[in-house]
Amino acid sequence: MTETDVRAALRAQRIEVPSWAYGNSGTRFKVFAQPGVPRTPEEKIADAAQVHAYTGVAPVVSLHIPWDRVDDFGKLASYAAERGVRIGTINTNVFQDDDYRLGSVTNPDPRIRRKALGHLLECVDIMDATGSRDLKLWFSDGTNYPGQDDIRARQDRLAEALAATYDRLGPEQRMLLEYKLFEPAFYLTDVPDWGTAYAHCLKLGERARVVIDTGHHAPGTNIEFIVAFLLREGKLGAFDFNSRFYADDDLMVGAADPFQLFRIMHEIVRADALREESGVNFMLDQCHNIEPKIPAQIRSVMNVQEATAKALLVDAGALAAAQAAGDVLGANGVLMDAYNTDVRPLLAQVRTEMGLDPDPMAAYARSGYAERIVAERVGGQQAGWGA
Ligand code: LRH
Ligand code: MN
Repeated sequence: MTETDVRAALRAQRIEVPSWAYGNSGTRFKVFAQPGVPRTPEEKIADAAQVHAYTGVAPVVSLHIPWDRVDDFGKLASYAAERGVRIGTINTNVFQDDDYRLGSVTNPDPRIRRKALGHLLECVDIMDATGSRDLKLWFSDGTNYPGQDDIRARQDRLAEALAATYDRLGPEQRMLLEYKLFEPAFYLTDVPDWGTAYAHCLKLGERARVVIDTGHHAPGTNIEFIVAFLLREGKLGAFDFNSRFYADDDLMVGAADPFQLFRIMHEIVRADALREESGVNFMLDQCHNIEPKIPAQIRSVMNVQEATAKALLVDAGALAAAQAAGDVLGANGVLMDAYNTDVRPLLAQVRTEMGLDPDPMAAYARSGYAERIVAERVGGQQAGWGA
């Protein structure tokens, strides 16, 4: 790929940011409140718009229901548009109601299953109002002790709810099914791995795809293999990017393992799936428990840009030749040369070409926005997970 093509691909990159990253978040031990945190979905969107203003590649904001529920989602979509961003993926939430103690769509009690399905269908109504394409489904459903419930029966219940939701989707709308190894369930999770999500999506149809949350795997899992496999099957719908040292830590993407992010983006570039038409939605799903949230999102977007730039610089011809020749070290060397390339000057140039400051972090810090929101956002209920 010529450097001109690389810069064009980087200018065209699109990363979706999560509304909940701008609210307070934490662990069971403590949720630390930070001054200036949004109180409303509008203020979350205003903060997300700052990330796009300084990076130029983050024009879409994911919402989470009910955390971002408003009376008029059409009006919220206009509010976002006035700030240069649009509302993207709608995230369901059937993991914070006492009724879901033994599961939501997999619950033994049909009344509770109907309630959970009702929420999923309401989220499609919201997509109709916001013009969103993607419905993202993550289920905390699972059990904590062997024998607590019937594994197969729970899969039957899950499949029934997924099919009913899929049938409700409009022709341009998609369903993204997210898997997670464990937590909050600690014995069995009903959608624990990519294979289970993939199998359900295959049964559902073309507009059902898998979400890879990079924090949802057993330690040592080769995530780029899952990426390559699902791309080959046309079943990779999206990423929830973050990073972790241990479990679902939801740290800044690329912070814990930038080499893993590079290897993932290498499989994306190799499959020509960076283009918007590929249908892969590159989203962040993070919690900034102790660090300032808007700068952390800007840094996260830059981490994805850096991994992408390095992946675009892989000499594909030399790599293919070394692989064909069985030149193990040669092939590995080609990839490491790209990974060890300092792409920060290239990205600074790309930002300049986009009419942006080459250093988004410094430009945001100079803007005074952080100080302004601390001064303005006094009183009211700061946004959070409401857990
Ligand atoms: C679950 C998850 C899911 C979201 C939530 C915010 O761990 O990754 O994607 O709904 O985090
Ligand atoms: Mn996620």
